Amino acid sequence: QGFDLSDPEVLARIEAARDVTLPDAAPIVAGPVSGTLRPVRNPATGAVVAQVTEADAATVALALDAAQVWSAPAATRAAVLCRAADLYEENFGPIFAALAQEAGKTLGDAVSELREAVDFLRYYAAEGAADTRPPRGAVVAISPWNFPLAIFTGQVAAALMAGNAVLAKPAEQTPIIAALAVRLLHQAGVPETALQLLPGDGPTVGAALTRDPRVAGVVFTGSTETAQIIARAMAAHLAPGTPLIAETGGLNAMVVDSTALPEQAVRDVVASAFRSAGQRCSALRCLYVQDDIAPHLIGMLKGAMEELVSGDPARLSTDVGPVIDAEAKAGIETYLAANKARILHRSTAPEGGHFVAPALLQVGGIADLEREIFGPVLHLATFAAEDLPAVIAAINARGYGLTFGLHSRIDARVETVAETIRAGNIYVNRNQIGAVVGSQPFGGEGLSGTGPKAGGPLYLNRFYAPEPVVAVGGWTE
Ligand code: TXE
Repeated sequence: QGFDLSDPEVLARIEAARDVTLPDAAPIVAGPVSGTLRPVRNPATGAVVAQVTEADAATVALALDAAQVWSAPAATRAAVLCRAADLYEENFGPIFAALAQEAGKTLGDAVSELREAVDFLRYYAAEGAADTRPPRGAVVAISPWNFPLAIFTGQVAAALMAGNAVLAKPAEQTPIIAALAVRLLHQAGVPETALQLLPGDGPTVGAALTRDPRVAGVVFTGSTETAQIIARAMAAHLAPGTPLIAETGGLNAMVVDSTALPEQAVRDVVASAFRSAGQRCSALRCLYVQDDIAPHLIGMLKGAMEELVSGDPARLSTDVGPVIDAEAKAGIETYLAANKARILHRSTAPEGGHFVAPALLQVGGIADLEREIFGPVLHLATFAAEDLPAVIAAINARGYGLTFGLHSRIDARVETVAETIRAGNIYVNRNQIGAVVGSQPFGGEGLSGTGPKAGGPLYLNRFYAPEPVVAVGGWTE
């Protein structure tokens, strides 16, 4: 059980599993399956790694008919989810292989992702083990490709822990990891009618699920635009008040003032902007540097960018893997071409495959950013000390509110900024990477999401049915 990366045997198993042929994926529903085949591609190379059968309308209808809430006692559900966590850990070989081949994850990223998935299972199990509230019913879980195991598992585990019937729609790009996760959850003891998997397109399979009146809740992570489309579909077709729990994108900023430690700030900037090739919703998009240290800091930042190794995620020396697919690469390169005059620095990346060389662009501020560029692209602006309140106001005015970073050694400034910035997660003198289940729950506000924060104590609440108020009369004879 478990995996210890200092154990040579574990490393050998990971190495051996890297090149295994991935299994094909198909809908996992309580009945016969039909649909159309589509190739699944390796993000690094574009090579086909497996096939997925995408659910057709009949399979979606069957899954909705078959869905049944999980009626086992909460303590039993918790034990099953903990057993699933053990199975995830035992199966690290196939999981890392799928994360590398289907999602382009470096080993470091894959390890953190598996840990987070396991933490979600154990955390929600512990939170809900003694809860006797009834579930909402059928809950649709729609997940993205950038954390195809952790986000998928977090959504599904919360909904299942509360006893709901889950209909999971993974991202188009990553159905194989989702299928692997569902098989392990079933093996652990989750009933087939309580967890069904429907791979397919967002606008067809995803949309069909979000407009079926039997659906009692939707949990979604992805782009802000898609969350708005889903909200509209739900408003038109589902009971009023059906909850949508959405975690969406961000235009995340970091402020580095002239009291910051430059070495530390640069290290944290590079990690925040370029780790996972910038494909994290928490990633740093716009860095504000105080003008008097800007030349020094920019010089160091360029140097650090030169040190980044882009390329094959299978190699341990790789810092920046590929972006998810050809479309993503084309979108980012088109943006960079249109903003050529603003480019301050560009690192290198291998030719061929879906690699994007990390880029640093000069902008006037966050207001200049058209939208979230989901890749290794960092924007930089400078500010004068007296303009800090205006910088914070500009960040708030953008309407997103996911992560915010601050490097400063002035305590009073840290306090004031933390009080005025609107962001779900604030990182002081460290990198602004993600979440720690249980201790650093994660989620944004405004255009970045609805809350409650995932991996936090309030999250499960949304998955239970509202409690009725019972008034009892007496007999009069
Ligand atoms: O996301 P989508 P995509 C952002 C990021 C990225 C952009 C597009 O900026 O460049 O979104 O990525 C399903 N009804 N993030 O296209 O479309 C879809 O199938 C129901 C931020 O991958 O939002 C997938 O399962 N479902 C982010 C899921 O929604 C629909 C992570 C997310 O896809 C649907 C990923 C519909 N009409 C992208 N349309 C983050 N916050 O981390 C699509 N889907």
